[in-house]
Amino acid sequence: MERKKALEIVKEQLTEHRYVHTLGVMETAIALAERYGADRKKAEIAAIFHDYAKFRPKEEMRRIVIQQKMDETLLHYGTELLHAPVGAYLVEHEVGITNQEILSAITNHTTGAVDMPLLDQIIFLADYIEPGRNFPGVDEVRALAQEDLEVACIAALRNTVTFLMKQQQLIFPATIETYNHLQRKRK
Ligand code: DGI
Ligand code: FE
Ligand code: FE
Ligand code: FE
Repeated sequence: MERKKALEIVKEQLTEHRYVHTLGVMETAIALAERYGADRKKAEIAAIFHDYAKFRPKEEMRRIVIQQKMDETLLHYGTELLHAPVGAYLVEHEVGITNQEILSAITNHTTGAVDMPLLDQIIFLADYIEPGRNFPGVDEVRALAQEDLEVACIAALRNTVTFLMKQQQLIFPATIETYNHLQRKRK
C-alpha cells in the first residue's frame, strides 16, 4: 500500500496528536530498518498502522479479544494493552493488510514478546523513541538504538516496567518475560 493512502486511512482513526506521533514512529522505524537491514516498506506500513485501534471503545476491544480467542489474560491488565493485538486484527480485517510480519509487529508493539523478530523490535523501539517522546531516560534509549537494538529494547522495557511500578500498575507477563529473555541473552 502507498504511504499516502495508508496515512489517509489511519488519520481518520486518530487524534491530531496521535497522528503526529505516528509520523514520528514512521520516520524512526524507516531509519532503524535502514540501519539494521530490515524491510523499509514493511517498517513503514507497520509504523503507520501500529496505533490504529488506540481510540476504539474499550468494550469493542474486549469483545474482539474474546471473539477472536486472543489471550484472555490481556483482559486482566491495563486496558492500554488491548489496542496492540486488537489493532493487528482490525488492520487485517478492516484495512486488508495480511502480511504476517507487519501484523506481528503491530501485535507486539506495546508489551514486546519473547523472540521478537527484527521488525517487531524496530516498531517497539520506534514507538518508544520517536522524536515526540520525552519520557525520562528516552535519550539514553535513543543513543542505544544506534548501537544495539536488543540493548535498546532492554532499556525501554526497564524504563516502562519501572514507570508502571511507580504508578502501582499491573505488569503484563509478556513485558517481564521479554525483559528477562533479552537480559538473559546478554549474560
Ligand atoms: O500507544 P502508545 O502510547 O504510542 O504506546 P504503547 O503502545 O507502548 O502503550 C503505552 C502504554 O501501555 C502506557 O500507558 C503503558 C502501557 N503498558 C506498557 N506495558 C504495559 C503497560 N501497561 C500495563 N498494565 N502492563 C504492561 O506490561
Ligand atoms: Fe501503541
Ligand atoms: Fe511502546
Ligand atoms: Fe504508539
